[in-house]
Amino acid sequence: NRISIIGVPLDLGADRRGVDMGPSAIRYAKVGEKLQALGYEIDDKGDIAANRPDSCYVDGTSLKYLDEIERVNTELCHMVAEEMAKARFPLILGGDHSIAIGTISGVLQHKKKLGVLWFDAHGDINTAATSPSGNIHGMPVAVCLGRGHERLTGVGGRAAKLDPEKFVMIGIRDLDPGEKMLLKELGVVVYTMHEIDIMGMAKVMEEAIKIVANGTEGVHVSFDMDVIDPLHAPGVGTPVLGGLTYRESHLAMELISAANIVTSAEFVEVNTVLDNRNQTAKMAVDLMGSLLGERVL
Ligand code: DIR
Ligand code: MN
Ligand code: MN
Ligand code: MN
Repeated sequence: NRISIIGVPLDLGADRRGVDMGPSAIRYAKVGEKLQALGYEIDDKGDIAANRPDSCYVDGTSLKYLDEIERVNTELCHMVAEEMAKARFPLILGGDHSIAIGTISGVLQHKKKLGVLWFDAHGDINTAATSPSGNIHGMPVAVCLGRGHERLTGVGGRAAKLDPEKFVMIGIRDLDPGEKMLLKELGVVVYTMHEIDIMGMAKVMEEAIKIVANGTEGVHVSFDMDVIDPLHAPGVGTPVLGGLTYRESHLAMELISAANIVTSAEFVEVNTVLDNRNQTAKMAVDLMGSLLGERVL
């Protein structure tokens, strides 16, 4: 019941400006007040300083802004590990999804056997060899599973990596060819929108929770707001039609909450430039509420 909030206003991993204002937008949508009302003691650690694209050197390799992304994620890794050492729940506000590299490597310092529930329209499992864009926010899953550039897999130490059998993706609907191959090779369980349509969200979550909870010491929720349909979450960098409804996304959070397994979480890719009256940030805060115990009755 003690939460540490860490903002990471990084947008260098994405193609567009705007997600750097995500942490501000989420705080403006009253995340602190919401969680306090649920009975949590909140310590907001503020933001990790991240440089802007116009003040960063691009070296023209296939990994854009590698230097600064490595630096920010290394700092995030240390902060997350420090909060967990104090037995506090880290709640990370993004920022683009490349920050999962720092968050997860920090959590792994304390929980060697970690399950991950990855909510996203995308697989985020590209490497420099397969990425069509060179954007590092399309790569954090590969990195956390030990694949990709050594300066990224080295964040938090090479030993601290996830078990692909304890990694579950939910809501996926846009994969690059190289991503499909690596997902199959590693044996990651993927519930695409197709499975959610056929099975229903309740059944999907029942299975997903079983996989990540069995034989692990904790579960991390990594939530890319673009998993939600752009109808409800327009303020994301890379919207993809056909996403989760408002109700499906809340049901997923409520079922995770009821299973009492989550030990850290991050909400990423809120893009204020593309948003409409801060509705995507508000939705993120509502989802955090459901994940952390809010109920209708
Ligand atoms: C694409 C887009 N797969 C890439 N990825 C995004 O650039 O690697 N992830 N937008 O959130
Ligand atoms: Mn993502
Ligand atoms: Mn995405
Ligand atoms: Mn993205």
